[in-house]
Amino acid sequence: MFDTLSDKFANDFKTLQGKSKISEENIEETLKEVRTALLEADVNFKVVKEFTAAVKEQALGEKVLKGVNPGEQFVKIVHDELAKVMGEKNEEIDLNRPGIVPILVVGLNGQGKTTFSGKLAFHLTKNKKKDVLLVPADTFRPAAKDQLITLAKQIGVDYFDSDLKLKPHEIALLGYEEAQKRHKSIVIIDTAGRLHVDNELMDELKMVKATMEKFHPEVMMVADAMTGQAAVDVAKTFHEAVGLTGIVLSKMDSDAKGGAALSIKHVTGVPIRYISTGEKMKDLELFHPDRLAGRILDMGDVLSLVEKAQANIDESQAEKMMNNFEKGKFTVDDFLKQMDMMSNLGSMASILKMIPGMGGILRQVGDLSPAENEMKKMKVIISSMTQQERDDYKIVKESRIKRIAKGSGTTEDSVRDFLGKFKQMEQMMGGLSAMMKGGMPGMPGMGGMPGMPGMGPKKGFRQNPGEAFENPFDTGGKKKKSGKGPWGKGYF
Ligand SMILES: Nc1nc2c(ncn2[C@@H]2O[C@H](COP(=O)(O)OP(=O)(O)OP(=O)(O)O)[C@@H](O)[C@H]2O)c(=O)[nH]1
Ligand SMILES: [Mg+2]
Repeated sequence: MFDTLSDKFANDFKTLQGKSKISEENIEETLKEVRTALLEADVNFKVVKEFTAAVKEQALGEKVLKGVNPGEQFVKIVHDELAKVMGEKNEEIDLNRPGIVPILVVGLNGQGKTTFSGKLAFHLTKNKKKDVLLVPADTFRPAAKDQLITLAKQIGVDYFDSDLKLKPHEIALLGYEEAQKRHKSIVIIDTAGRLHVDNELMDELKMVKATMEKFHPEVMMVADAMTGQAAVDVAKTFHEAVGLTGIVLSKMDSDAKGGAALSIKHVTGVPIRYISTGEKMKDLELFHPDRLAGRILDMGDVLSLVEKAQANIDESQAEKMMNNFEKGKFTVDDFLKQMDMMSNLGSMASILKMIPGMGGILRQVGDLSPAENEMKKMKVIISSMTQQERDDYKIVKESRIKRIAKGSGTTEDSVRDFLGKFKQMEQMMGGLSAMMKGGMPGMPGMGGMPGMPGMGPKKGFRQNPGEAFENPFDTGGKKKKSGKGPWGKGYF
């Protein structure tokens, strides 16, 4: 996501570093590079023009802040403008209005509509505690109905067994009435893919919209982010034809450029509400312009990382692991659970990118897949170990090594290598646990794990990931009073 831009920007801003002040001359070169980088990322030329003009105006008008170097000031300006051009803040669908909320999912062929319908149902059910009905209304490609029903079953969401002999607008209405009967709060209607040049199918969509109009539907268009400027044009056409209330960018995981994400809102005025970042049902994120601006500029995105962890990590498992950890115990099973938790959050690269400063390092390291493959190999080896061996790896001697290598389809050396690495990890974990227990001098509140407010699994985790996140670092512009901070008296 946004790799091309991150890469270019990191280079471009180097020229401003070491300068004592932003001036007309030294900024001109950087702005030219920014302009080129944006155009290469397939951002709409009008957006690029307005963006660079706004950055320039602000950079030159900016008061010289003492103690902040021009490079940092410039990055801040670019960050804020990037966020602005993408729509400032996240705007989710208004879910709290009275009555059932109908959501029509529209777009061209193969953009990810059906997948998104499933993901949205999953998100609304799991994180927002809504009761959702999925309605397949794609009469054009009959297999689409089965595709949606399979997803519905997989995520445990109710679906409507629509009659594909009917017209899409009739199905939409029947689906809505069914949602009323079943006391649902949201009905998601998955429509057929169409080409915007296809008048017949476009008219059909207008009919669906007109039929549902009285229920004030949300009309969400799904667009493949990889299509860049084409997605912007399609959004314009669909908006003119049926009136969109939101856009979803799909396949963001495969899009390195980000042109559509940076242009669509500015060009069409329709907000991007969600981004789809993979083929699995959990791979859906709210579109947060400000956070994404941070990701583009290698500032990381800690808030999204924390939310991901809260949504995907099993609290009771985490607590059990903490208990073991406190006792200085670290077993092969604990290690396996840690790996599973990691992979639940996404690929290694995608997680690391959310940590401030890691983006640049990642680019230097390059491909992380060898490390991911190593993790997979370890998992296979562990899966061939008995419970007794997992509880105490020290009993694994030659004959057991032979059996595990055979069972996992690896080599005896690989098993030995794993055991050696695990021993190192165990020692490191033991050392860490002892250090926590002993307390570190001069660090209040660090005397042992239980004494670390906010670090226990219970306290650190939000019960409902859908609720507003309370950022412990956000002091609302005021400095936190000593003794009231999340880390206890004397920390701040
Ligand atoms: N990598 C990736 N693949 C995706 C994403 N969303 C959808 N896909 C894949 O894209 C393909 C098309 O997705 P569908 O959801 O069937 O698309 P559609 O718009 O409903 O297609 P039609 O109904 O035929 O118009 C499938 O193979 C999906 O698995 C995503 O965010 N990332
Ligand atoms: Mg479909």
